[in-house]
Amino acid sequence: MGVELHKDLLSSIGVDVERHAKMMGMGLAGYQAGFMSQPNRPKAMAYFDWFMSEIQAERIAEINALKAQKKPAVGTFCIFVPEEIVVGAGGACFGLCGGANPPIADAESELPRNICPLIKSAYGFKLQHTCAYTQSADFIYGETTCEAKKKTWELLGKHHPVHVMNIPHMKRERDLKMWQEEIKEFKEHIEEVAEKKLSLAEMLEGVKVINAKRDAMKRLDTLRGMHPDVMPISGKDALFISQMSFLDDPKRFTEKVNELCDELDERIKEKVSVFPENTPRIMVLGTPIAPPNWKLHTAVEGSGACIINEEGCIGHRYFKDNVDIEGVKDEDELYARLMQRYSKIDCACFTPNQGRTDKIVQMYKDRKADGVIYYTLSFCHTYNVESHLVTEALAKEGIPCLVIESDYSPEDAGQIKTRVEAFLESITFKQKAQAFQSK
Ligand code: BJ8
Repeated sequence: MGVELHKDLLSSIGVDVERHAKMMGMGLAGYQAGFMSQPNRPKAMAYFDWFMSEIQAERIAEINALKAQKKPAVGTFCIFVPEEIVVGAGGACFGLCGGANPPIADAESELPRNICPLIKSAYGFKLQHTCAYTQSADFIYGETTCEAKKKTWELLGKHHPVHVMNIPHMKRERDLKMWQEEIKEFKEHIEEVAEKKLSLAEMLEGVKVINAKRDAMKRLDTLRGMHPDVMPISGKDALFISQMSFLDDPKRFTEKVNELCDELDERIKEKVSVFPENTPRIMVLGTPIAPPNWKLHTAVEGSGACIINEEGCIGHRYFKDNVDIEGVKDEDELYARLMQRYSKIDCACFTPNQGRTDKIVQMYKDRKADGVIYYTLSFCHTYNVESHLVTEALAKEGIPCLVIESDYSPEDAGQIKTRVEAFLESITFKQKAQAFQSK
């Protein structure tokens, strides 16, 4: 296994090698049992299986090789990071581990119990020294999106360098002006790490690389979710690819996603589906689903439905918009375009956020989905409160919706499965009744 081969490197960046190897062993075993055993998977998934085996090994070696050339390595927890700037500087921008349950007990020695598991998991990984990405980061990029995160940065800063970007909670002109300044400041911070000035041409190149990545992900989203009679890839596999989009080298990732999409194109033509005809097609909304949090997808697809889309940040919200660089002549214009793109993110931290609800209804109609699951991590107040507005709008449209609040502990897996099964039964009953009426 890759981790074994890169033991010296992992140790040199401060990873607790023994504990890390145990956690990776568990993660890989979970992946093999839950993903690699699925029948009729696309052949191109072989690359992503390989990446999983090297996720905390070969990829870490690549990032550290860049660092050795003074290229920046930036760890993030949010899709507000202008990763184009890091990539333009030749560096790596990656999401930090935050989807596992084991580190949470350690985190609770410094953080309150009643905050969201994503934050506690990531914090625990830092305390345990078991995430090789965190250990590789020159700095962690924090933002002021939710209360829990913005206060956590102050504590996390005692353990690792943290740079905090002020993200406004409204989108008025004066808020956007401030946001643009924050993007500029972020670029200056990257220059400090790289110890060199970053040119406009380099930043534009970074934008092109990330735009191409988002285009490939949009292509995958269309192929998996827009063909009601064929589901060429499971929701679990598609989720895993979204999760890896925050870790892999962007150019290689784009190439591999496009290769997979070519295969899915063929599958659609030949009507090769991984689920039987009339399988209920479910959209998932809500908080980010960070690896290895595969609990919901396992429950849904293990109950005879298919997940055709994730609306959240590890999913559609991440890749739905590109940066328009047409005619950009100077740096200030580029910062304005970046701000325009990033301010389209419809995170529940904004008020008002009606655009998100409207978008969800439209996405449901475009995909001819059969139902929606609104998934919130425990103690995420923004997404939890907003679920009332979203479900109200869904009810008006007659869209079936199930709301699930959960954390990373395995205890509620059985209860979630039972609720999902009852939800799917009600959808199937409705479909049969509609088919009967139309006869
Ligand atoms: S853009 S969703 S990635 S902030 S940490 S808000 S789950 S209580 S992650 Fe997020 Fe950026 Fe928004 Fe997306 Fe809730 Fe937890 Fe806060 Fe969270």
